Amino acid sequence: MSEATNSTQLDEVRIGGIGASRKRVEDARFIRGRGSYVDDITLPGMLHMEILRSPVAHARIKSIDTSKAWEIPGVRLVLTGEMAAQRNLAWMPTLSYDTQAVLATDKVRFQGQEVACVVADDPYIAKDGCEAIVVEYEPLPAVVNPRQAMAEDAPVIRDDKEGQTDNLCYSWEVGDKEATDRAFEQADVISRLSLHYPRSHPSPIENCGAVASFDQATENLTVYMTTQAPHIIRAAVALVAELPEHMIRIISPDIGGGFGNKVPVYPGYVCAILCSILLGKPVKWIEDKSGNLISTGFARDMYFDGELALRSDGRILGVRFHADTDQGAFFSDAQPSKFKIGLVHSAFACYDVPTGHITARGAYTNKAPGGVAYRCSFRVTEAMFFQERLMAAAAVDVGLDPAEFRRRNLVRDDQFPYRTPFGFLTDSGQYQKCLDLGLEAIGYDQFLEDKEEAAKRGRRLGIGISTMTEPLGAGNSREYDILGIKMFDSAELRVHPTGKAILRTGAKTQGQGHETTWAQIVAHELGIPAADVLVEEGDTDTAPFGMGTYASRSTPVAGAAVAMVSRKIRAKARKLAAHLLEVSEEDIEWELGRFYVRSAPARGVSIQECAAAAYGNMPDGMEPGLENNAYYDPPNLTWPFACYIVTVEVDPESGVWDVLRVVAVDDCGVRINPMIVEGQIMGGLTEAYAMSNMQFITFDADGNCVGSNYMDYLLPTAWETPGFELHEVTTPCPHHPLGAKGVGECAAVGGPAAFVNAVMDALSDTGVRNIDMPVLPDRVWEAIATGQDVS
Ligand code: MCN
Ligand code: CUN
Repeated sequence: MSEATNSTQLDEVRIGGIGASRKRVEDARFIRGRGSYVDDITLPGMLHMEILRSPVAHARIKSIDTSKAWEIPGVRLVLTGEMAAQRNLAWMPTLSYDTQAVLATDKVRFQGQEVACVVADDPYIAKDGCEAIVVEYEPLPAVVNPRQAMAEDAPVIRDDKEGQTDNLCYSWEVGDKEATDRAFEQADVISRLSLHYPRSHPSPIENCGAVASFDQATENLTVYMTTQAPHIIRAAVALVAELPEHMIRIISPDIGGGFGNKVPVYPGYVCAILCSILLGKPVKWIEDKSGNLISTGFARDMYFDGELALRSDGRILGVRFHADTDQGAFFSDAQPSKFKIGLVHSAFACYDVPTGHITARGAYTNKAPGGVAYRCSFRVTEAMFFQERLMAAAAVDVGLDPAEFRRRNLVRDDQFPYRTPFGFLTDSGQYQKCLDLGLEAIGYDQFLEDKEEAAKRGRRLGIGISTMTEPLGAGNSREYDILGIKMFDSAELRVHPTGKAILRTGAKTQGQGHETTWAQIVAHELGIPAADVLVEEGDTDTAPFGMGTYASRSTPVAGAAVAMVSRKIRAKARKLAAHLLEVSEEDIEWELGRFYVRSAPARGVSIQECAAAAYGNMPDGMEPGLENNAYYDPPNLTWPFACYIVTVEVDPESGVWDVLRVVAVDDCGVRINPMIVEGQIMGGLTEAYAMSNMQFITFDADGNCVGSNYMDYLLPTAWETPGFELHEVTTPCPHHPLGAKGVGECAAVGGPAAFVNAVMDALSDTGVRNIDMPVLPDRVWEAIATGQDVS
């Protein structure tokens, strides 16, 4: 028995507990090129699959001739929609209760749509096979804009759906229309803004892919795949294929970035599985970059028109807006809320707005399915962008400094929990404090003086603020589910006899560092050094059932489950300690890593000694072992807050703008690993910066996707990415066992508006209210030259 006293209590940071900026354990393999990604998987007898994609956006398929492809030596299978239809798999259900073509049969509905696939001995032969397929298309007019799609005479894209006579995918509204109308009648000032949040793409370094292996003898199916949610995939396969779950194993190995791109179910996965079943051999499909950029996981693409009702002192009386969203050809959003438009009504949640009304429509277009993915909890990014752009415009209209305007409207600390006009309950925050910290850090007053001075010499400086709270952590099971499965998450902890442990969760890291941070939670709860805890995720045969990683839900939900399972282990360890110390449980106290006798603190046992006793010296009647699991159903979403402030200088001659400084104040509650949190914020700001000024995927009138390569769709590099100055406020989450809130998406969500607001501020004397993203130099130049908005 250890003879330590409580004065020698373990130093939490030293053992890698909460608050330790522990180095990421996964990096040891990643930076040495030793990660194991789907493309690293090689199975005996494995074949390779390639997909033939439609070159046109909208056309009837007159014929598909595969005979030439079959003749190529090494080609093993040519799969068409007709053949998939024989297995009832030409179409698949989507997670948004729509249908999506796996392989086109009747029509193609977007450029890049999957038309056929070829399986061969190697990927090159498979590609040759695709090129040998002859498809006869009868072109149809294409629609690439949701508003045009909803016009009377637009060609109907989803004529496969019974009763679908137009391109309306859904319409939706929320809020109190009458009260909002009254607020607008009483307003001293009404401030309006219209804008488009352009289509964007998550562009992870690793594309999507799968290795499907169907064993014809046992009829078991194993699929290695790039998925952020392996258990959901298993449930979907079980339902579609009518197989019991124990015959399906989904393994998500290392993932080279997800960013939402790896949440949806893509036709490529389904085809790889079907081909493996048909051939009885493992089939590998690895998407190429253009395939990834042209067909998967689009985000945003949303038009807003909205207005704020304001009192002359700057108080907001009401808000209303309408949004038109482009869903692409199939409504395949992978999102767990019961709202077709996701959580767009989290807009204005950080402001004390008495009333509001939102209407929205989603439209089918001849574009790849898209919607919610890309570092965003289901259209929250668009919502916060519109909110903060409208706030900036309204500050000008009401004649207030934008910081002061926000300060007058931010929800106060004593108002929590705060019910928003659209029904959310925000949990906690210190919004004013974050704003003040940000203003101080950037030297707000000084900058305003500098700006005025510079203007005298013809220079254009600008400052942009973005403040927001967003709902992270889907969900709570009352309101969020996928395929009827509720949005809880899970953790399983096995403490071995030596006191080392293995922890598994239902989440799936794609670069966020779960292998590092979950071990820190165990260290915090049990005093077992983080280095002694191995973390594993992503294998449905071993991990407890969970709903995966997106919506920054891992810390809010799976992370909470890690804390809860650790506490269950501690409760059992306490009984073991009482037995070892020969006192009753009530006489025992806990300090990090050790139980001791209250009246004699020097008498104690370590958690490791308790672990040994669980296997070798348990009291009579106690079940051996020290293992448990926890399923955590969060009572609410978590509501982190952020204040981002950007300063820029715009060159009036060229429209080029340079970022001078970026200040970020994030409050995500208790930080488990501060270094990882900072990495998440920097990554998000980098993406925000890129979206604001360099990324867009556009479509010409025929529906050709312009920008499906990295020459056109630019990824930010260290060269152009500005430096970030990070600051922190900590308001513990009142309903999370560790006080933590999600953070993974905050900067990507709140960041873009800060950059755009800064440019618009630099143009404030021109009367221009909006330049749509990406805010390219030619658009800025045009705005300065014409004094008109640029969309
Ligand atoms: N963390 C912490 N303290 C907190 C909150 C989080 O230490 N209070 C840590 C977590 O333990 C975790 C990381 O920060 O290691 C992110 O946690 P969380 O906010 O819970 O988000 P998730 O783990 O659920 O990650 C999802 C989120 C999303 S939705 C996208 S999209 C995104 C993002 O994470 N994709 C990423 N960040 C990414 N980062 C990388 N490198 N790669 C991606 O694909
Ligand atoms: Cu929406 S992108 Mo992240 O939630 O996987």
